[in-house]
Amino acid sequence: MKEHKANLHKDTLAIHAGQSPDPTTGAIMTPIYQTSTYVQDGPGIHKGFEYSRTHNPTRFALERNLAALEGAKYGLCFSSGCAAMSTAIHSFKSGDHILCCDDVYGGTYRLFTKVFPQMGVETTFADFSSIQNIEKLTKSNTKLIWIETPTNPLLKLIDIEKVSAFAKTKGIKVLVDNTFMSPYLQNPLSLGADLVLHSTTKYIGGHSDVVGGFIGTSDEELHKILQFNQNAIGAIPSPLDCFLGLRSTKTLHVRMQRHSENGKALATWLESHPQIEKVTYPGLKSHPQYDLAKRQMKDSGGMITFVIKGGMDKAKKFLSRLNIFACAESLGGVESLIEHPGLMTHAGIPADIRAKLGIVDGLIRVSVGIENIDDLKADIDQALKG
Ligand code: P1T
Repeated sequence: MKEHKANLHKDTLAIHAGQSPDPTTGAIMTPIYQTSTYVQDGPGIHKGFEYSRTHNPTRFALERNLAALEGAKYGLCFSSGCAAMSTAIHSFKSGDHILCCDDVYGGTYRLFTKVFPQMGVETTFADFSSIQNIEKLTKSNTKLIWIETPTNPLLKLIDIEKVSAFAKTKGIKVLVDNTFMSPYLQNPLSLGADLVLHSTTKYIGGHSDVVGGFIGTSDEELHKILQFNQNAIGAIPSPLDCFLGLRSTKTLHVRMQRHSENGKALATWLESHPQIEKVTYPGLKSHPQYDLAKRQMKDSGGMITFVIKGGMDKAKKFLSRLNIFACAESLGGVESLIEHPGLMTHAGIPADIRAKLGIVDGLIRVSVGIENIDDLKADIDQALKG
């Protein structure tokens, strides 16, 4: 396999990294190696491929491609974002402590509060906007700081560079869930994080047709542990899903540019709409961490949250009146999705915690697609009038 050159730009890496024409036929697309096993010439005499949970050429190509896009030396793919998270946490042991930012995907919260405690791994949730807060909650057994930035669903930002610098002084590892940004808009490893994670179901897949996960690192020791766990636990993606991932990353840069363009235009328009109480988008000057967004992110992406005037009743009516926006969980696809975090993606978080965080009854989350922006505005406008 041709190795990608370190000095190539992301737009080129997206299309080429980790892939080379099929040596048998010259096929430009990496084939779907839909096989469970590989024939050996004799016991232990093989071509480097033994069994597909451990070795699969289609998966390896996607792992190399995503690693290159994140500037990671190593990459591993999983059957979902949650499978990637679970595999990462299996690298820790009973008695270990994790510090996690207080606003995360509902499924992440569920794993940290319902599943990992059964393994003896405890998590404290905290507001990561101040290092003093992190410092105060760090314990002698804290082994990992878990960051989502921008957070899901409130789009708060966390300073990856600052948190990573603090963690290094304490020998604590930092993992960044980079799902909302994609490797095109933000690269946590370059800011000092040890691990970067994605639900590839979202922007990396980009077409709402695959569920998957990814973890990248440049730390060989961490990679070896994760690779061992990936094989031992076995939550690997299918060869077809990996092929779809490779097909998708070829347009990641173009899609992310358009998501960001539409995101900015829609957020700006929403901000001046009389029926909207508040808009949160990292690309708006009104975002309290606008300066950090400029520093840490290449562009602002396609995720917007807003609070509709009129609370729950109005929110439900609005969501049922939309024609182009699909009311659905998930995000990052070419089609615009919209949802109510309190009733959908974050319903599993206790109501008092949701209220404290600001996940209010009128909160709506938008994943802006790459459709025509005027059509998107008109759809929201007519739904708000109902
Ligand atoms: O759905 P899955 O591929 O397992 O990924 C989980 C996950 C991990 N991290 C973040 C930041 C996520 O947003 C998700 C999944 N999120 C949704 C399904 C959602 O609608 O927010």
